[in-house]
This record gives sequence, structure tokens and C-alpha cells, in this order.
Amino acid sequence: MVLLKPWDIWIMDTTPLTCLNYIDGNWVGSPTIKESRNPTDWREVVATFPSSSIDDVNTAVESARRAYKTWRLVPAPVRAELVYRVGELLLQRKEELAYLMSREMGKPLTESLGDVQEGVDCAFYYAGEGRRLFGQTTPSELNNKFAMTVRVPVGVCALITPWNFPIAIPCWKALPALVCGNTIILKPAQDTSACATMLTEIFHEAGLPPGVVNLVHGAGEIVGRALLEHPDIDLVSFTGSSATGSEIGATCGRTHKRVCLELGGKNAQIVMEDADLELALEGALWGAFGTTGQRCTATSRLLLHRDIKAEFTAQLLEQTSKLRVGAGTDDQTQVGPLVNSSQLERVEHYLEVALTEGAKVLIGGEVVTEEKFKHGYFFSPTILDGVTPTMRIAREEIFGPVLALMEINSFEEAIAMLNDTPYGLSSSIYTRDVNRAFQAMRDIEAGITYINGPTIGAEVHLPFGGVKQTGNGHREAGSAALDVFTDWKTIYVDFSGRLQRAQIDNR
Ligand code: UN1
Repeated sequence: MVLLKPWDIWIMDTTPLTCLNYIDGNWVGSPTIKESRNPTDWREVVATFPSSSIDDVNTAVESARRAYKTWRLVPAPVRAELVYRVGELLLQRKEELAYLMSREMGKPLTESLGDVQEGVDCAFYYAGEGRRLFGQTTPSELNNKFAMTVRVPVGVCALITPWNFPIAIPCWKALPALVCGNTIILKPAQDTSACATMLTEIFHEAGLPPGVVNLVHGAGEIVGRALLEHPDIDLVSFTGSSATGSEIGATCGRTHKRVCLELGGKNAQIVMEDADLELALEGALWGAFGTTGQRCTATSRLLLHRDIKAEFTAQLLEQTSKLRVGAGTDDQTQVGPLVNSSQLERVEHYLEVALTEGAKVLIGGEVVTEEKFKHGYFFSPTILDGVTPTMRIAREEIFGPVLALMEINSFEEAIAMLNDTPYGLSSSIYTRDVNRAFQAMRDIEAGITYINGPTIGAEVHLPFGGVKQTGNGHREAGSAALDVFTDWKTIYVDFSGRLQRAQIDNR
């Protein structure tokens, strides 16, 4: 791939960025400061950002509440034009943002460009929604009476976003929220504070009025918690771990907030004996090791039919050994570092668990020890064999470059094994048998199923989310996200000039 190459400018300039909160249209600080660092070399500070307090949250909520009074009355097609402008500015600054992302959280440049593109796609898609936001009209059971539904905004939304898609996921949440007439407070992951700040700069430049978008940096335990407890927040949208999600769900239940949760995955790819094996191999490598396995859609289990397992595994090992591990900002890199030390420790911990449980490491399984990587959080792409469904490594989300191989003897066993997990986000099957493909589409318990494609690669105009412990029944992206960010209002207009009693006067 040929990248437009203004990289060199940014490569030279590694002065830490000073990121601030953005409240009521102003960039403001907070007394304590934290740092976000480059996971390729943790000695490099990418940005400093405020460690915000409950007071900062309160100010942001007041500003969002004030702005909501007028923003909700701006016609949706006009709101949509500003959302469209966000897309144009994201496109203009695509390379700059991607480079920053690769420095700040380590994903390879091509993937960072994809992440920004996902934000652009989202902007253009939801800008279109501004001229739709369809409701329904339906006949009334009474004469001279009109019945319809309209979508109305929910109010002030807290968006709590992860570091693995630092532009795409905030866009998935912010852009539908805004086009629907809500105001927002973005609380980004601390590891990607600079990306969130640059995105907010774009919201500002696009002309969103003061208070419509607010950004509050800082810790989940302080800023996140304050948002959940604040009586003036109407909706919380969160993407992250299932453990945090269940706490958020419980708090929002207690504080009567609408809550949309996008949580973990333990996604599997099935390879049947009749599959195009080359295609399935490419898919497995991309699904398991893309973004260093740090996607909620990552392939973490590979279910191989016994007839092809030996041959497929040999090929897989050969290809895995060729993956180029390196800095996200190096355009030769295929697998970047993990985002921070605790993610690295988590992966190391799961490797210990795997060995104790009796799994076998076929490749990888260790921290990369090369001299040039010694200040980074690199873990080698890892394949484990002999994994059985009851092992923790077959059930728990690892969020790293670790792929568990499991053997299947039949299609029925494959589906049962794929479903045997507390999660249900993404899934994949490679087969040339159209009957099996359709049975899989019907019987797999997951929000997303790919036929002859890997478990990653969702597009913004289709619903995204999962079943079981992956979520709480909502979907992001597509027109489904409008159901998160709007309430239905049902309206009856009686133009008969008299009292008409439903269920009574027409009988
Ligand atoms: C995530 O894994 O957190 O389908 C989001 C994909 C991306 C989005 C992933 N478009 O892998």
C-alpha cells in the first residue's frame, strides 16, 4: 500500500502534546496531570492530559444540559450537516490522526488509517440519517383521529470509550447521538487521550455549538463513576470489558439511566474440511493477530476439522512465524505492541494459565526480547494447541495475540463448541457447502456471523453488537443505533372536536 507520506514531519516532532478538557466550547485544564505513553517505547510521552475531578464532570454535565435545550430544536438535517463536516475534516486529517494513533496505542499504520476511515464512514452515514430519522404513521381505530410516532432525543449522553479503536468507536457513539439531537460528554480511555483530543478538535472546527460536545479526560473510577451517578445524565454508552460493563449496568439500573453496553467476545472461526484452506488461513491470521488481537471481534478460537487440522496447523505456523512484529509507526509492521503494561501482564498471565491447564504452545508464548523492543510491550504471536472447551483459555477473553486451536469432528460439534462460551459477539465459518453455511447462520449464537470471512471487519451501516454476556440487547452502528439514541414518542391528533374513547366508542 502506498501511504501519502507527510509522516516524516510528525516522525521528527515528538514533543508531547498538551491535551485539555473541552467544556462549553472552551479548552480547560484541571490541577492534576497524567501522561499517555508510546507502547513501542514507554520512555516516550505522547501527551499529557488532565486527571479530572468530580467537579470537572459536574461542569461538563451542566454545559451539556444547557446546550441540549437549543440543540434538540436544531432541525435534524442541519445537525446532520455538521456531522458531515466532521467526516470531511476527519478525511483531511486522516494521515495525521492515524500516525498519532499508531504512536499512542501501537496499531500498525494501515489499521490506524482504517480506524479513522471507520469514523469518516460513520459521519457520512449518520449525516444521511439527518434527512431520514423516519417515524411511522398508522390509522387510528377512531374516525377523525391521526396517529404517528416520531423519534425524540434522549438528552445528555455519557460516552465511555476504549483505547482499541480510538477514533472509530467514539464516532460510532457520538455521531448518531448528535444527529439525533443529544448532547454528549466523551470520557475516552486514558491510553488514547491524544486521539480523543484531536477528534474533539475536529468537532470544534466542524462548528458544533458550545456545550454540544464535551470532553473530560481521566480515570474511570473518578470520571466514569461520577457520570454514572450524575442525576442529569440520561444515557450511558460503554464499550469495554464485561466485568466493568456489568458494574456500569448495575449502577445505571439504580440511577435509572438508559445504558448501552458493548462488551467482550470469545470469537471463533470454524474451518470445515471442505473449506478453501488458503482463504481460511489468511482469515485466521488477520482475525487473530490484526490489532495484536486487541479487538472485541478478534478470533481467539480456531475450530479445525480433524481431517485438515494437521495440514492447516503446519501452514498456520509457517505464516505466523513470518509476521513482522514492530512499532505501529513502522509501515512494514503487521503486529504492533500491546497497549500498556497491564495488558502485557494479562497476556502473560493467560499463558501461564494455558500451560497449567495442559495446553501446548506451538509458537510464540513469550514476551519479545529483541534489544530494540525492550522498552515496549511486545508479545509474540502465539498459537496454543490441545485446548478443550472447559479450559479458561477457551472461555475467557484474553485481548492479545493468542489463538487457541481446538479440534472438531463434525459440523454439529463445531457449532456446539462455537456456542459454548458466555459471550456472543462475532463468529465465522469457512465452508463451501451452502447448506451448512445457512445452518450456521441460523444456529450460531452471536450478534455477527461471517461466512468465508474472518471474525473482524464490521461495516458502519450494519448493526454491531452481541448476545449473551457481550451486551445488553442494544446494537451500535447502522440504523439500530438510532434506537439507542432516541426515544419513541407516540402522538395522537384528534380532529373530531369531541371526546372519543379508544376501545369503547368504536364498538
Ligand atoms: C472492536 O473490536 O472493539 O469489526 C471493534 C471490526 C471493527 C470494529 C471492531 N470494524 O473488527
